Amino acid sequence: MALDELQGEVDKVRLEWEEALASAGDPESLENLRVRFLGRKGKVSALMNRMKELEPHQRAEAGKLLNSLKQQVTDDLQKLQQALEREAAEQRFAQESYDLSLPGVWRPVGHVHPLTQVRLELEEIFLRLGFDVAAGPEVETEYYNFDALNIPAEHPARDEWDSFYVEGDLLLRTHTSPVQIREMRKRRPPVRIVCPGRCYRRENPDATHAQVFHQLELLWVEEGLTMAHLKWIIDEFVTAFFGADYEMRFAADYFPFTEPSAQVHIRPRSGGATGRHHAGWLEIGGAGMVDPKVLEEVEYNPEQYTGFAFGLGLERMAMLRWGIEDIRLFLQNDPRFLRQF
Ligand code: FA5
Repeated sequence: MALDELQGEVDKVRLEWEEALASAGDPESLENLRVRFLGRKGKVSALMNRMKELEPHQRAEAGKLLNSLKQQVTDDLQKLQQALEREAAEQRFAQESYDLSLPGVWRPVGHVHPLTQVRLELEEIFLRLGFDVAAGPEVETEYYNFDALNIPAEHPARDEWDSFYVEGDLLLRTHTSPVQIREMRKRRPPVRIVCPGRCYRRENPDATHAQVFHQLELLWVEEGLTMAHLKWIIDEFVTAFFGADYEMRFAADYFPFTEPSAQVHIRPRSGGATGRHHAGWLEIGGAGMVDPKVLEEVEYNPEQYTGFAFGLGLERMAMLRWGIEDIRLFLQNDPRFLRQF
C-alpha cells in the first residue's frame, strides 16, 4: 500500500466519522460509535494495522496521519459526551424544583437523661463548694451497709424482706451511706465528699417509691463543724439548684448513724405552688451530725472531729424541679417522657 492510498482511506474514515457523529444524540449511540471507530476491531484500529503494509520510510508520515485521525475521534467523542451530560443536567434542573419552605429532615439526637442532668448539676454545685466526688460499690457487705453505720442486727432494713441479698452477707446497697465509711477509711480529716449512686430496696413500687433509685450522699468531717454548717450547706445547694424562691427547714428524725438527725424539707418561699411545683413542705432527704460511734469505727477521734452527712433522693429532686408525678417514669425509657427534658 502506498502512502496516498492510506491518505485516501484516512479521509474516508474521517468523513464517515463526521457523518456518524452528527447523528449521535444520546450516550448509548455515542458508545456504539466509540466501539465502531476506536474499538479493537474498529475502523481506526483497522487502518493502524495496515501500517505494516507500508515501506518503512513512509511509516512516520503514516503514523502522523493516523494519530491525527485518532486524536480527532477521541476529542470529538469527549466533547460530545460532555455536551450530552450538560444537556441532561440542564434538563434535570429544569424539571426539579425546590420548596425552600418545607421543614428539614429531623434527625433524632439523644440527650442526657433527666436524672443524669440532676446528678451532673448537683456534682457541679458541690465541686464548687470544695467537695470531691466519690463512688462506691453497689454490691455491698452487711458491714459497710449496716454495722459500720451503727445499724443494729435487729433493724428492719436488715431483713431480707427489705433488702436484696445477693448471697451470704452480700446485698445490693440500700443507701449511699456505706460510701461514708469507705471514704473515711481512705482519707484523713478534713473529709469533704459527695457520692451520687444507685440504691436498691425491696419496696412495693408506687408513684414515689421505686426498687431502684438514686441518692446523693454528702459527708464533711473536720474540727469544729456544727449543725449550723450543715444547715448552711443545704441552704447553699437548695438555692443553687432550685433558685432563691425556695427555703429549707429541718424536722426531727432518727438515723442510727447520725445524732442529732433531721429530715430536710423545702418549700417555695411564697408558701404556695410556683409553676408546676408543689405547695407546702416536702422532704428531700435525711441528714444529721455523724454519730461518734461511726467516727470511732473509722478510727477518727470524736473528741477532736465532728462531721455531718446527708442523703438526698435524686428522683425526688428531679420530680420537684419538673413537676413529675410518678417516679416510675424515670425507669421506663419512654421517649415521649424523656424528650421533654
Ligand atoms: C437514708 O437512706 C439515709 N442513708 C440518708 C442519710 C444520709 C441520713 C446521711 C443521714 C445522713 P432515707 O431512707 O430516708 O435515708 O432515704 C433518703 C432519701 O432517699 C429519701 O428522702 C428519698 O428521697 C430517697 N428514697 C428512699 N427510698 C426511696 C425509694 N424506694 N424510691 C425513691 N427514693 C427513695
